[in-house]
Amino acid sequence: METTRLTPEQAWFFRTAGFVQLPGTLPSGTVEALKAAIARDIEQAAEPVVRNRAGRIVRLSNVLDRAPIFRDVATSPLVLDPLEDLLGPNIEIVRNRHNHATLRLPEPGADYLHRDVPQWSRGIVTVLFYLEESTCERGATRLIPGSHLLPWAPNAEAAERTGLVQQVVRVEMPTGGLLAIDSLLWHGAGRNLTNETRTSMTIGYHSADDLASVEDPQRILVRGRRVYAGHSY
Ligand SMILES: O=C(O)CCC(=O)C(=O)O
Repeated sequence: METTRLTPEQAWFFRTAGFVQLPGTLPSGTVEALKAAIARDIEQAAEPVVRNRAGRIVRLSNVLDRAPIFRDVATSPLVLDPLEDLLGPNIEIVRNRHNHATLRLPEPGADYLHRDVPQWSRGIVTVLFYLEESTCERGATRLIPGSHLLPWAPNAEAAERTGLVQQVVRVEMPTGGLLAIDSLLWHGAGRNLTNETRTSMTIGYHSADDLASVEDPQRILVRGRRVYAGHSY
């Protein structure tokens, strides 16, 4: 069977560059099932949703509490196996960051660089599940390799002033492709120059927090167990 684990070199690349394409690809049947679930919830305007200025639904929020397919895909071995090589054996999903599906229509101003977690408070690994081909023309994800190591979060002025904006690379991804990024990496969607959607689902993961003394309802244990390693006075 084809392995979906990361090689030590791929894990090193993630640490160094701040992103890595996961080895596996979602099967086409899974992609179609996810797209059908997204289309159904958009058709029914099932809240919570985000609309653009024209009132069109462009994002479904809280996908983890929608049809079971969303959680099944987010917790499939295709994702959790390689994440074990980055996060260790005990993995949680966060409900309160990402947890959405986005159409990525051509929207003005949607292509700003940002961090998913601005400071080093609690990094996560963001996984982007591409449900349609993500080409440069359709707004492939832009990122600045290594920028997860900078001590501060980006803003447009600073990205220009430091010249780092010239170091942006675009990551084209196939339908069903999976991209993991360090949440401190400066990144953003590219500008979609077509009239087509570039649908993706985004989920945040981290290691079970071994200093958390209370359970957080925003976190769902999806692999391994929670081990408390703090002092107990
Ligand atoms: O869709 C993309 O290419 C990037 C998504 C992103 O930046 C985000 O969800 O925070």
